[in-house]
Amino acid sequence: MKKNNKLEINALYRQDPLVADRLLWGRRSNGLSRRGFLKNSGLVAMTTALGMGIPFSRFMPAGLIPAAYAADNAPTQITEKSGLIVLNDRPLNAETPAHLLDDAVTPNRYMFIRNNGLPPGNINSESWRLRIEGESCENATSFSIADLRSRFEEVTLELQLECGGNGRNEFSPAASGNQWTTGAVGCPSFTGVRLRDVLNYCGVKRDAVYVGYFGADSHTSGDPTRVAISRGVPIAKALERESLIAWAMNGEDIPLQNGYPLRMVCAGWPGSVSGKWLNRIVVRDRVHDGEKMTAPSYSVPITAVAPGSRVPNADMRTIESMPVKSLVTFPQSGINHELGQRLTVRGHAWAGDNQVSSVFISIDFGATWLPSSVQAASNRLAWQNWESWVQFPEAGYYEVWARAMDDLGRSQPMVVPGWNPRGYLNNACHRVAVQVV
Ligand SMILES: Nc1nc2c(c(=O)[nH]1)N[C@H]1C(S)=C(S)[C@@H](COP(=O)(O)O)O[C@H]1N2
Ligand SMILES: [Mo]
Repeated sequence: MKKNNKLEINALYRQDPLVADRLLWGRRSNGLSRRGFLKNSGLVAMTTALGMGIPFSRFMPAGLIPAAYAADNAPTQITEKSGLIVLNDRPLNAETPAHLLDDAVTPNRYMFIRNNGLPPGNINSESWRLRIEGESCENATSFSIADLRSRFEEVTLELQLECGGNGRNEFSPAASGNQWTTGAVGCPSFTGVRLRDVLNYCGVKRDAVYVGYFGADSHTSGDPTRVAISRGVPIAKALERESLIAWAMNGEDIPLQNGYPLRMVCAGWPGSVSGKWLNRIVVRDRVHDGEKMTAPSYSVPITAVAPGSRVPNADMRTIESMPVKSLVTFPQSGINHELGQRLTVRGHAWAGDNQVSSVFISIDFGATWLPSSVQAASNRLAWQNWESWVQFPEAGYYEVWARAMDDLGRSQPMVVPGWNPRGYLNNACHRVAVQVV
């Protein structure tokens, strides 16, 4: 397939999708709305550019960037994480292409990296200390990792982490921040102790409201008095069975960039609540007031706003449980597939604190949906694997779309949902391009 420059095409569509269609595919303006369909000369141009016909073109919404074009740029590589795409190198931020997230449990080398500051150097895990304190902690205590291991029950859980800004690159107008596409998500297995066992050992006062973390990373400015990030969760989330203080990821040391030697894991919420390089936890009698706790960080407007609006901080709320979402991890976008053969389609789906009840797939731009088989999660707050197969009626360009629904009946939107100033919570359907030959 021919590929255009992704950034150019995204920027063009961001400004005005219908104008972009016209510029790229020559579709004449005929007064159709955003939900109109690409027609006539535009369709011919798109077909020519893709190098093949589009059998279900009658269902293809105008202003839809074909997944074949939205696909990968040449990745910048990082040695320990081969295949990840680096979005920023100071602080380091890198995402994982969807097809590398095919494993049920995300291997260490494929876990995305989202750093707000600079990771600590010269870490000695034997002398590492974690201090639990705060106005709502009865007995402030300092633990070594060996103390944690010997005093509390060891737990291993598969836990799904997704950055609140995953999918930000699709918002229009563009939101500032890392332009994540789909890969700021993963579900490794973590080993550690329950946060609640440690908190209860230290004594949680009745007035406890929130738990905040501090890590050993430093601010990019180099100013030692500034904190890169210090967030946390309400006490109820901290006391859940699945909230961990972890020292291992997939049975190995946690990779340096993912928080070695110790991190918090509170899955199903924005990844930013799961503190890395963890050295202090504060039990607060109020909402934690650490760096990036307050709006506009990790916050969205309380009520829907027009795209591009300025939203006062007072009209925003902190993101808690993440919305339902799914990823197609097989096939890789852009593959060729032989006509007449079944194509296996599979991936993962997750729904914040909730469960995924179903995943549907479409090969006709969302006109019809086929069910897939969805497995139960290995444990609460792990992503769920789903699988199905499709067969194509004729040769040409197709997109496979996946759409998950949670146990409350909420499903993913087919188009980018509610615009918000920082570009969080884009849970639109994932699309992969397939050329049937
Ligand atoms: N100390 C510290 N913890 C942190 C961060 C950070 O920059 N410093 N980034 C947070 C954010 S925004 C996310 S999405 C997750 C990312 O975890 P990962 O890098 O292991 O994928 O870590 C969170 N914990
Ligand atoms: Mo994040």
